[in-house]
Amino acid sequence: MNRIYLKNTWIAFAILLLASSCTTSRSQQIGDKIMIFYPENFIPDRMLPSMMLLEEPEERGAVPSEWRVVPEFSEKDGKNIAKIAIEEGTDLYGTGEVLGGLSNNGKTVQLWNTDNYAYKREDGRQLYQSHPWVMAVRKDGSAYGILIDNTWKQKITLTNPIVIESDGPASRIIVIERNSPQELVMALADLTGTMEMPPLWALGFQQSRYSYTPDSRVKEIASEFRKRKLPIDVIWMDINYMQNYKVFTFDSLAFPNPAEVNDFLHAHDFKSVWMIDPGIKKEPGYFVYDQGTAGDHWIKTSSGTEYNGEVWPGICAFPDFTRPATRAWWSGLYKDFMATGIDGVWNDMNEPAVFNTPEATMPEDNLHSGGDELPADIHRRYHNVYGMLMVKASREGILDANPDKRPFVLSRANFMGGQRYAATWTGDNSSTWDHFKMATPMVLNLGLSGQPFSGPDLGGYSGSPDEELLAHWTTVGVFYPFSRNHTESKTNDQEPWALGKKVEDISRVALERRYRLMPYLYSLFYEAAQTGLPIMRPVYFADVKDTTLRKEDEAFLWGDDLLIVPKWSENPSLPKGIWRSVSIVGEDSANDPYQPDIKLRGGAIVPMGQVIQSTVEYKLDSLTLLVSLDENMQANGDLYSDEGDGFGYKDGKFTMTEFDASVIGQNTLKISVAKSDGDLPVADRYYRIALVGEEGMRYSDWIYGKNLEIPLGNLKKE
Ligand code: NBV
Repeated sequence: MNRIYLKNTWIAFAILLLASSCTTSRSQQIGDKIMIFYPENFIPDRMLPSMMLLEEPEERGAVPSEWRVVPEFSEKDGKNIAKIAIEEGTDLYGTGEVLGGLSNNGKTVQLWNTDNYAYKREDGRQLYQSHPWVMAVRKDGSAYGILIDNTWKQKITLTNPIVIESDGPASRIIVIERNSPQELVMALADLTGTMEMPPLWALGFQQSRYSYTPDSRVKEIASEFRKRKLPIDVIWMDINYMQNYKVFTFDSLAFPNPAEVNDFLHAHDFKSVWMIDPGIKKEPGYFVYDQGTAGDHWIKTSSGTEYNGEVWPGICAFPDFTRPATRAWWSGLYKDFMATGIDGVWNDMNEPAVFNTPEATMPEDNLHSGGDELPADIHRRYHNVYGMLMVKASREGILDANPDKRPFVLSRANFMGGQRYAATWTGDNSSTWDHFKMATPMVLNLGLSGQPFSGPDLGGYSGSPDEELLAHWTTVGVFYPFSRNHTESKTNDQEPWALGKKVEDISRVALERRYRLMPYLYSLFYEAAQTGLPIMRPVYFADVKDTTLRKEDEAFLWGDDLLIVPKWSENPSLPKGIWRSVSIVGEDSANDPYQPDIKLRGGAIVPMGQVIQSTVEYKLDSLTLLVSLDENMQANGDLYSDEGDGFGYKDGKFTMTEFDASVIGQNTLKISVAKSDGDLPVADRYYRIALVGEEGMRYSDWIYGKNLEIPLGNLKKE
């Protein structure tokens, strides 16, 4: 249905409601076990179009009488409230970027994107992103999700009942019912979209600091990684590369020739990501400011004049990303920028952060002009989607500049559905054990809220880690979907070698583990891009009926098949069944004091490549298959492969290979290799089998071809 028509229908409906002073809220079925509930005072013009849904839901009839989860709407002290009762024993998750453990029961989450240095403001209850989404898992493992289709400032209290208080108009609420949390996350992705497949290099390890400057320091860091044989793909450029913090410029002394820096990095198998902030220095003569003024691109004050706030460059104006013309202009700015050989873009400060204001952002009554379907409205309505609209425009600009490459954008602020445009990191954490331990549940809850591609500043942003913390953070950090070491200005160096040989050696093993597992990790990214299932998953996904796993947030799953158990985790709740420790690069997984134990699920096959120094060397011409048989002596697994960049995979230029293992006769392990999807054939290659059993791992010789039959007696300890 076209949106304009829909809007008119809604206005007519609202008038009708007011005229008849109807007290019942409206509800409709909009999908298989998906219902939508409207409060009676719903004002379409202030809430629609939805900023999170891929499309306006189609109404398909009345809510069935047996439907259990129904919000109760009310109004109190000028706030619009919705309450939803939960059954005893229900575990609550989601709400995106939240502090505290994995379980959200009892938490209060403020949805108001906020620059929250060291998470000190509001005790960290409001962070950089907003995901109005609660995931409820019942005792029996069935699950439902509550999606609050509202961009306005709001607060969610996760008690019984769950209380949702909107500072804006009353919101409509979507409830999804599913048999399991996995199905629920996939249903959420059907409504709000999935991440696009990132380029392979973005899965590599990344090194950053605020800031590597001048350009010679960037080269030095890159060369150190290669010299020390620490696998890595990306170096990051923070704000100091700019001329006086003016975006889309380069400092004439520190970075006079960005193309040369990028050439150097590329020649050493690196990619580069450069920062762009939304605050534009108010300086007549600066091309971005001049163009923005000429194009009427700035957010306005309540009296209609250009809004100015202070950020890095000094007094700034801010693009009004609700305007289609402003988004198009912003996209266009990336053309020359990317032409210097930049590979990816980092959008920071896009809550938007403004210095010297009590709320760390701009006034809520500032004005956005909107356009196309988006109505003009105040900042309070658009604040939470400011970052998302910015990264949408950034992504489009990068794609226009390099149409044959997959864009990579990292964003600090975002909103439900924003995974369609950008990956994320969890902002300015601290170099403390507390923040280290909080990172895993944050990444897990982001994954349960539709954003699979995230990670914290590994090693911590504010302050400096000691050897122990950096070592442990790196060994766990290589399992975050986004794996980047980053620190503040003026802190100690935090690169893997900075604290001495011991941490460097530990880091090398950790990085080699990530790179060897890259074929599996890339396959998980593909699954996430297709289905919305997270890459890093809570342990309870392994057995949703086992309620003892529901709060586990030190250990976590990588996909369905690998369980990652940090060494400092004292009493992790682990799933029953067969989970066997595997060695990835020769380390003793179960006993190494720093590397987390990696356990392979019984019944799973995980493909591994070789130890490489960057994804430029990624090849699938010889694979080691980690095989763990289940009680029926069977196992299976998948491998997704494509060109690693570009869009050929969308036209079938990929291969999904399926491995099936069983024991034939008394003692022959047979593994069949077959294509299960994609237009490209399964390549012939060398395979080595690593069979994991009670007595450890045993290896076959290298075998060429697709017909893998190995007498069990031929398997040897390494
Ligand atoms: O651009 C500088 C920093 C950046 O390093 C950090 O990752 C962001 O979260 N940025 C914030 C600006 C403010 C730092 C206090």
